[in-house]
Parts: sequence; structure tokens; C-alpha cells
Amino acid sequence: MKAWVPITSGLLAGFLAATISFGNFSSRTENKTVSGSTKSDAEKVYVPFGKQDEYYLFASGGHSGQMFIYGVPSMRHIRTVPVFSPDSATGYGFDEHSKKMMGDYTWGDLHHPAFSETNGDYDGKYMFATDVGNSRAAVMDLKTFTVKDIINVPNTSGPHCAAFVTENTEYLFLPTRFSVPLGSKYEPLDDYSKKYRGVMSAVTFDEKNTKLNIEYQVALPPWSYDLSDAGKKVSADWAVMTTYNTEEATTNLEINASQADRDYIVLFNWKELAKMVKDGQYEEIDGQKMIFPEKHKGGIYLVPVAKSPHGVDVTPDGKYFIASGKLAPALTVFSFEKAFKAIEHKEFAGDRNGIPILKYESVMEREVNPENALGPLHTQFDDQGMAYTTMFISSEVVKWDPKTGKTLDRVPVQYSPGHSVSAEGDTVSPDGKWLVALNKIAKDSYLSVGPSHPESMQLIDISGKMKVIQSVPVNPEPHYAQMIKADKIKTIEVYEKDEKNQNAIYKQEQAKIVRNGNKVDVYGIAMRSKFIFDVKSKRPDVIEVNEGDEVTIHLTNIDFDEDITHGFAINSYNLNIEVQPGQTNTVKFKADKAGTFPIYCTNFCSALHQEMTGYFLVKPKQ
Ligand code: RUQ
Ligand code: CUA
Repeated sequence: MKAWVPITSGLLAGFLAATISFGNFSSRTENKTVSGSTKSDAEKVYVPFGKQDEYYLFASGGHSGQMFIYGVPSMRHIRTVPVFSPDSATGYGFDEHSKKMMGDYTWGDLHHPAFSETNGDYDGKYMFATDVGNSRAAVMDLKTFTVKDIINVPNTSGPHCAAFVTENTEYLFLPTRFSVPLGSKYEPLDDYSKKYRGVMSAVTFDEKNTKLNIEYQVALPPWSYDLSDAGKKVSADWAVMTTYNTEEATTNLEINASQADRDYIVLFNWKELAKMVKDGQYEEIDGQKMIFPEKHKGGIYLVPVAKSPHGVDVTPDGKYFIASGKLAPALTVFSFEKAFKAIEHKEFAGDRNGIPILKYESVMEREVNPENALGPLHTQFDDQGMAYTTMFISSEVVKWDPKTGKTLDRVPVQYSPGHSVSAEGDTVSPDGKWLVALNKIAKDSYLSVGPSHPESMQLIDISGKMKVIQSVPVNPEPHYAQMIKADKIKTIEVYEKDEKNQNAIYKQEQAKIVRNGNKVDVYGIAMRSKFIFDVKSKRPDVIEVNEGDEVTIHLTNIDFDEDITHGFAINSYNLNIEVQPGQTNTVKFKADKAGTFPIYCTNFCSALHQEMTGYFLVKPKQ
């Protein structure tokens, strides 16, 4: 077996610290001399007023729990869509639907967005994302850019290694970053290796009801699962994911999880796993169908890889998967075909936790070691099948040929890129043209806003020699992004009337307030430029209740006009919802404060927007 570049753990911290600062310093000085967009670069990113961008860029918002939508090549920020965190700009987390989806959580950590796919191509219908902070998965409908469903994923703790969808969105796999005891019960850390598991969840999407479901789970060994990718074409039934901490360390991971010379890539056949579940090869654990690889054999294999790998990416032709070495300078190209042969001939080198280990030599295609490049993290592809790998430590993007391992080009970025994303980069047919580097550190790139700087996204023209031609600040923290052709996304302009929705009213005459004991239901209308809550009242824009009443307000926006969104806020009641054109939305709360509270529309909607007000009166008890 070939030796990996040894980095002994004692030296590790020093090595990293030195290379990080050196890497940044050197590329900073280099950048100072090479950066500076020319007039022709400026023309490439200039999208004149009235014209639209060619691509949408969906960038994860990390621990903001949001998704940021940009246009490429202008790099204009178009919208922030809240996913895992409440957002008063859109009333997300206040109305009943989003409040229920959010549960008790008030934040999320959104890492890896993934588009729904048909035949390995983005179909522009849905966007999936996972929450590392509170172990959830979400689906966003791209007709409206709103989140339709969020599920909590038990046993899988911090699904960082997600979300990556299979070729026809059959599955969204969520492997865990943190191993915990099944059922998240208390178990002493001394029993880590016996009692803890790294659970992967197989999530399906029911498009008809826009619901996510957990179909089954796999109790993998108690390791950390970092990044994954689904196979394509020849490897379509397979998926790969990187592991670290196969040492099973329970403290001081910085040192202890970097001891062994190698970790693994988990290679699994999801069709076989689905068949095992169908054949009853699982155990019922807390209402989940759990596959235990040591008992339910088949479908899962381990491929040894250089220690503590980070990204793993499948080439567009589906023939290879490329692992990045994080602590090593090397990338490793593995062949699916070789892996399939080794599995067929049962060429195993023992097992771990009952999972057969394939021999490194029999799966490895080549080791790639671009000169002086350090800290490879993630790889994207262009229309020629060429690879682009971000180098965190040497702060650059390196272009190379997966078929030869030859370095073709490289460009410094400012600084320390995590992921990058190329146009349609995760599909079976990437577009080339553009690559956006998602940089962790933006030092001296923008006007200062104090000690904490924004992160940065840099647009790289990859149509010829790579060149950074635009740079924009971005909120924390773009972990990954997806870039899709703009014409694939078909948004609606207004919501259609939904006559079946009992909460919706479309005529002013129907506006009413219904009292039932201490329950008050308001069926109201929002329109330019007034609220109508009770059409029969002498003050139709007033809601009067008693202290302690349970108040439910259903509000329908009857302006079926593009961009005429109304807001609904009650002053000092800490609530604000939004009704988009034609939409009906519900907000529920307890009138626990007596007094007089103005109601107003929060979204500027007409010249008389300031007049779009009313009163919420709460009569005191006694
Ligand atoms: S990770 S910087 Cu959260 Cu995607 Cu690699
Ligand atoms: Cu409606 Cu402002």
C-alpha cells in the first residue's frame, strides 16, 4: 500500500496554523498584484437594467438558517429565503404553517443545498437542505421559493453529510456528523464504541403532498460522516460518503481523530438497501426501520482513504469518485468499475463492524498531487469533465484532469475557499462557463464592518484561463451552493384561488369575526389599501376581543396582482405575517395583553399603504 503523506498529530496544529497564515499571506500579496478586474471583465458581469441573469445561485446561509439567492454573472443578491430560522421580513415562523414546521427551534445551520433531479439533471422543481444544528431536513418549492415541509430526523445528529439526491430524486440521504446512542438516550462515553452509532437516514419526497418521509435508517459504526455524493449513470444505484474519526475518539478530536493513517469512504448500493428493507431485513427502533450492517448483510462497503478526508465528488460520467485529503496535499481518484469488480470477486481486506473493507489498491485509480497545493476540500466539474478543486490552505482553485491527474490551471482566491460551485455542477452535464468560490475569509476585501468580516463569494470565468472577475460579500456562511440555469425555474406570479380552503375568502362580503366562548376566529381580507375583518361592523378594520381569548386570524390577499404582497402586524404583540398575492395565511395567538394595539400592513403596497391600518382592542378582564 502506498504511504500517505504523514502528518504526525503533534505537529498538526503547528502545521495547520503555519500553512493557514502563510497560505493567506502569500495569496494576499499575489492577489494584490494580479487582482483588479479589467473593463472586459466588468462587461462580463454587467447585466444591464431590464435584463436578467443567466443563472440562479442558491447559497447556503449556514448558521443563519437561511438560503441566499443570487444571480450569476451579476452576483446580485436577489432574495433571502428563510428555511430553518424565523424571519420577520416574510413572517416566516409566525404564521401557523411555518410555526408548526419550525417546532420549538429558533435557529438552524444550513450547510448543503441540493436541487431535485430528473435523469441526473436539475429539474428546477425543488430545493432540499438539511440543518446540522437541530437535525432537520427541509424542502423548498421553487414555484414560490417557500419552504413546504420540514422534518425532524431522529438518531441522525447533525446531518452535515447531506443533502445529496439520487438521479431521479428517489432519495435524499442524510448521514450523521455526530454519533449518538440510538434514541438519543443517555449512555456513558466510555461505552462509545459499543453503544453509539452513526445513523444514516434515507429520506423520500412525496411530491403530491410535498412531504418528506424517513423510509429507513442504517446504524453505521460510531464515526463521523462528512460529505457524500450520489452516483450517476453507471453508478446511479450507488452513493459514497467520507468518514473521519474512525479512531472512535470521544474527546479532543483535533488530535485524537487524526491518529490513524486512513479513514474510509463508505460505498453503498441504495437499491440493495431498499430491497433489504422490503424483505424485512431490519429492526424496528423507535418507530424507524433500522438496518444493522453487522446483522443485515450486503449493500455497504468500506474503501480505505487518506486520513480525515473531507469532500467526495462523483464525476459527471459517473465513473469515478474523488476524495479530498483535507490534511494531506493529495486527492484520490477511485473507480466505481474497479470497486464493482472487487465486490463481485469478494476481494476484501477484513471488515469493520461487519462491513467488508475493499483493498485500496483494487479501487484506487490515481493519486493526484498538484504542486504546492494544500488542503483540498471539494471538487466541481465543467462541460469537458475537468475538475476544479478548492484548496483551503493554499487559498486557490486548481483545475486538473481526472483522466490524467495533470494540473491544468490555478487561480488564487481571497481567502481559504471551502466549497466552490460550477454552473449545473452536480449534474450529468455541467455547463462550464462559471465557477463561484465560496471563501471563508474575506480579509481586506470590502469596507470594514468591525472585527468580524463577511464571507466572500468570487465569480471565476472558467471559459478560458481561469480568472476571478467579481467578488461579493455574503452573510455567514455559504457552505455550499448550487447553480442552475435560470429558465429551468418556473415561478408563479400569484396564488390561484383555492375554493377548497375553508380559511380562504375571496369576497369582501364574506369577511367576518366568529366568536365561540373564548375562541375568536377572524376571516379577513387584505387588499389595496385596507383590511376588512368584519364587513358588517361600523369599523370593519377593527378586531375587538377579551383578554385571554384565543385568537385565530385567517387573512386572504385578494389582490391577484404581481408583487402586491401585504403584511399584517399587531403593534407590540410580537407578530407579523405576510400574505402574497392570492394567498391565505393563518396566525394564532392568545390575547394575553389588555389594551389598544394598532394593526398595520408591513409591506409597502400602494400610495395609501400608510392608511392600511386598523385596531386590535383587548378588553381587560373583570
Ligand atoms: S463543509 S468547507 Cu459544511 Cu460542506 Cu466543506
Ligand atoms: Cu398592504 Cu401595505
